[in-house]
Amino acid sequence: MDLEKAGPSTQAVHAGEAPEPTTGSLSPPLYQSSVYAFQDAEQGAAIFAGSREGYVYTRMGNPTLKTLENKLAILEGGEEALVTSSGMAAIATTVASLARAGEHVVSAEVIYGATYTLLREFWPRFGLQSTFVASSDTEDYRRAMRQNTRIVFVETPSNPTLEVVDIAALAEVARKGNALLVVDNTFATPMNQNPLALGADIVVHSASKYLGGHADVIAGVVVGRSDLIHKARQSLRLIGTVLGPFEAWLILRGLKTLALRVARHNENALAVARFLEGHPAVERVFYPGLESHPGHKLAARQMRGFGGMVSFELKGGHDAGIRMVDSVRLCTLAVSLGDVSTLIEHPASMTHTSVPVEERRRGGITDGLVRLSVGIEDAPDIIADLKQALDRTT
Ligand code: LCS
Repeated sequence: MDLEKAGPSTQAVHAGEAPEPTTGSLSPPLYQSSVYAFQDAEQGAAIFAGSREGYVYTRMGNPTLKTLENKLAILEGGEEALVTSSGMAAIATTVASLARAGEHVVSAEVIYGATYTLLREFWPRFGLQSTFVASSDTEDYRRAMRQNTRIVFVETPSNPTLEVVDIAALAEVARKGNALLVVDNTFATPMNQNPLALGADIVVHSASKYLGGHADVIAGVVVGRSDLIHKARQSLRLIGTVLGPFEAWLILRGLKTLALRVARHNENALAVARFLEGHPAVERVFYPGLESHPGHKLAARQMRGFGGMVSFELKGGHDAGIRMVDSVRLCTLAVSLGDVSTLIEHPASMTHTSVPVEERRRGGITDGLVRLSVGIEDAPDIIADLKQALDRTT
C-alpha cells in the first residue's frame, strides 16, 4: 500500500515500518549501537566515500533513527526528516544550517521562551540577528523582512497564547523575500496540521511532547525538502545534536497511538476551553477552537483539529495564577506538554521567564496567565478538578 496516500491514522501505525525481514519482529529493532563493523577496508572506504550504502557511526546515522525519520517524513508530508537530540536541537540545527553571520531572521515574538532566547541572545553572538513580530498579521511580517532575511520562523498555534498565523500567506511573504519559512508544529502535531502542504519549507517539532506522548523522552525533528534536510544533517554531524537510538525507539512506540491520542486531546481541550469560558474567575480563554478566538476562522481553515493546549487569564492576576496551579489535584503542576496526563503551569514564572517582562506582557503572557496541556483523561474529571481549583482563586 502507498502509505504516502493513506490516512493519518494508518500512517501513524505503519509508515516507515515493516516487520523486520530476518526475524519477523513486528516491533522495530532497537539498534543500540554506536558503531558498525566493516566487512573489509574496501567496503569501509566505499561507505565513507558515499558510493555504497551502510552505517559507520551513530552520530552519522543509525537504522533505528532512520526508521523514525522515514515515519516522520511521511506523517508531515516531507521528502526527508532528521531527528535530533531535542526540540531545541532541531531549531538550533535548522537555523545553523540555513543562515550565517550577517544574515537575518524574522520571528514571531510569542514563541517558546528558550527559542526566543536562542534567537534574541545566542545567535547574535555569531552575527545572526533577528527581528521579532509581535502580531499574527502577515503584513507585519512582510514589513519586518530585510534584504538579508533568510528565515521566517513561527509557531502556530503559539506557546503559550495559541496565536494562529496564516501559513500559506506567510510562505508567500518568505518566498518573495528569498527566505525560507520554518514552522514549529509542536502544538498542532502532524495530525492537526501539515505546514509543508500549506507552503512552509521546513517543519520542526519538539518530539518530547505529543509525538512521544508519554513524558519519557527528549527529542526533536526537522522535516522538509531533501536538499534542506541534507544541509541540516551536515550541521548535526558537526554540532553533534544526535538523538540516542533508545529515545528514537520510544518515539516510534509513541507515534503508533498519535492519531488516537490527538483526537482525544482535541476533544477534551474543547470541552475544557468551553468550561473555562463560562467560569466567573476567568477573564479570557485562549483556544483556537473557540469562536471567540481571533484566529478561529483561520485555524478552522488550516488545521484539522485545534489541539490539546489551552491557556487562560485569571481575573485575580499573578496571585490567582499561583493559587490555581497550587490547588489542582488531578492535574499535575509541571512544564512540558503533550503528555497523556493533564499538565498545568504558570508561564510568567516558569516557561517564559527568559522573555523580558515588557515583551512578555505585550505578547499576552500576563501574570495571571495559566497554561494547560489537556490530557486524555475523562473530560468531566479534568473539568471537576479545574473547577475546585478555580473556586479557590476568588
Ligand atoms: N518548541 C516548542 C513549541 C516547545 O514548546 C518546546 C519546549 C520546544 C520547541 C523545545 O523542545 P525541547 O528541546 O524541550 O524538546 N517547550 C516546553 C514547554 O513549554 N515547557 O517545557 C518545555
